[in-house]
Amino acid sequence: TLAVVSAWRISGLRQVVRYWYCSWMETALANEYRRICHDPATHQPLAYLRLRRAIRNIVEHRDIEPGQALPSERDLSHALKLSRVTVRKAIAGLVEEGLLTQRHGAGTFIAERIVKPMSRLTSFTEDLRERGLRPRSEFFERVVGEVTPEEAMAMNLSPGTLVARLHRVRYGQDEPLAIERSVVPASVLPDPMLVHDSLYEALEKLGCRPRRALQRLRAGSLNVQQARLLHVAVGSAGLNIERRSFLDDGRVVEFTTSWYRGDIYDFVAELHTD
Ligand code: 16G
Repeated sequence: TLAVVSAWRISGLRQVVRYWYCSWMETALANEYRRICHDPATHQPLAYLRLRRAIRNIVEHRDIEPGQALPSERDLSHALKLSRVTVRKAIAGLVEEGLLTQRHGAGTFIAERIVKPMSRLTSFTEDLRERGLRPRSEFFERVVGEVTPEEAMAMNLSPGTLVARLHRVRYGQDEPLAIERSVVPASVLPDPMLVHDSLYEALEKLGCRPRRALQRLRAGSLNVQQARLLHVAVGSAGLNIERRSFLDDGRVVEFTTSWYRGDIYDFVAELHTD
């Protein structure tokens, strides 16, 4: 009986906290929305665009933390005295931008983003572990074959050279975050089955962990197949990254093409004057 009573108390307490939090957030949003309506500098005649700006502002000012839930459409339209169509339109735009995410049946949340520094030569596994997330790979391909003309050019290999090929979806917890195709000379990685979750861990064991890399980053939209694998809408923003990594002696050790989800990743570089 005691256990049931304490469980009931805890869940009751959670509900009170959630209720308090939602009404606090509604107030913060309503205040910001009103401020924007009366601010001549941010003159915006359309209500859904004003609401979009209000939500963006309170997220950027960290009044709401990533991962937290937004009040329901009904509560927002009530608190802001706006139609549900307007609220829905404001939210839909921010979901498309990647600032908010919607989980079926659970509601709308402030998107949690992964900040990846650009200046360190780290692996996906290390990046995620550093953030306390559990990395995982799902393989579609782990084979040895002859180098293609494009790969031969990119890796400075002669035609006919054997390479190990990995094609996988990279997960953080249970969320797909990126798709990667990696090519490694078979002289470095003779058996691709040696890669369980992490390519760099396997290369480290073989004494061939990359020491230097060149990376090219481009924006693009995800096609039907990529969007399906990454559980996002077709045409969503993606970051297309090519990495060529080298050993100390200058040999290319990896040529990887990745598609990272644009709604989750922030690539950050530190810049110095000379
Ligand atoms: C990162 C690298 C990728 C590398 C992989 C190794 C970028 C843009 N790409 O995803 O080139 O192959 O890490 O990760 O950072 P792993 O050791 O976990 O397999």
